[in-house]
Amino acid sequence: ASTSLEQYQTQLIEQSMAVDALKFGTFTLKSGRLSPYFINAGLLSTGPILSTVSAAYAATIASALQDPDAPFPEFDVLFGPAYKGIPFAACTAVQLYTAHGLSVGFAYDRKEAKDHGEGGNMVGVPVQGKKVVILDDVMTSGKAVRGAIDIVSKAGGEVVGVVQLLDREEVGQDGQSSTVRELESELGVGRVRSILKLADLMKWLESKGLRKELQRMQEYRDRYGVKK
Ligand code: OMP
Repeated sequence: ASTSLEQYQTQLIEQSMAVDALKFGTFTLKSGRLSPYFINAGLLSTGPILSTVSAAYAATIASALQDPDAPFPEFDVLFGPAYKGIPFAACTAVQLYTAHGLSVGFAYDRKEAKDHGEGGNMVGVPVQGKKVVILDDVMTSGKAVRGAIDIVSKAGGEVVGVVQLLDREEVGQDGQSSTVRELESELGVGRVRSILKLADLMKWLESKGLRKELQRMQEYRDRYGVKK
């Protein structure tokens, strides 16, 4: 836990704060948990920040593919759940190609099914029979990502991995086991990756001497954090 942050992680934290996408304060989460911080991925919407975010997603995927301990699988399609996942998945598909020479398709869902034209609730390359990676923003209890897995599975795709912007490192809805570990027990070890974790935000607060915020994060982690 003593390793320092990568430069792109620090950049992402600071750029996110500059556009108010990352805030410290008091927030009620979807799961009902009262959190000392919140990330609103919808505000990561300027050219420079989309560039930082998608480069970070692509770098995380590229290094996961090379991970000798728990290799991340090769895949065909990046799925960005509507709405917030859509620009991230599109930009990351571009980055994977231009910066890493990897060619993958991109797909997303419609929140409301169409009853005319091409029909269905999927847009982009077909996921039927394909290996799919879900690009997620934040995972707390895992409810949102499970919804995305369901959508891809119903469309005939095989979900082989999940990449998230922020792993809050929390326990699942049962209040016991880790959300990520629960998911990895289904998808396989090393199949859930993240650009940032709660611990990284805490390292950053520490490096800036923001002790009050850090203490509130520690208290939150003691209550809802994964027991290591
Ligand atoms: P779970 O469904 O409990 O895993 O919560 C994840 C979802 O909560 C995300 O997809 C967001 O919609 C929302 N969320 C955030 O956007 N940022 C946060 O920092 C925390 C949450 C949250 O409510 O837990």
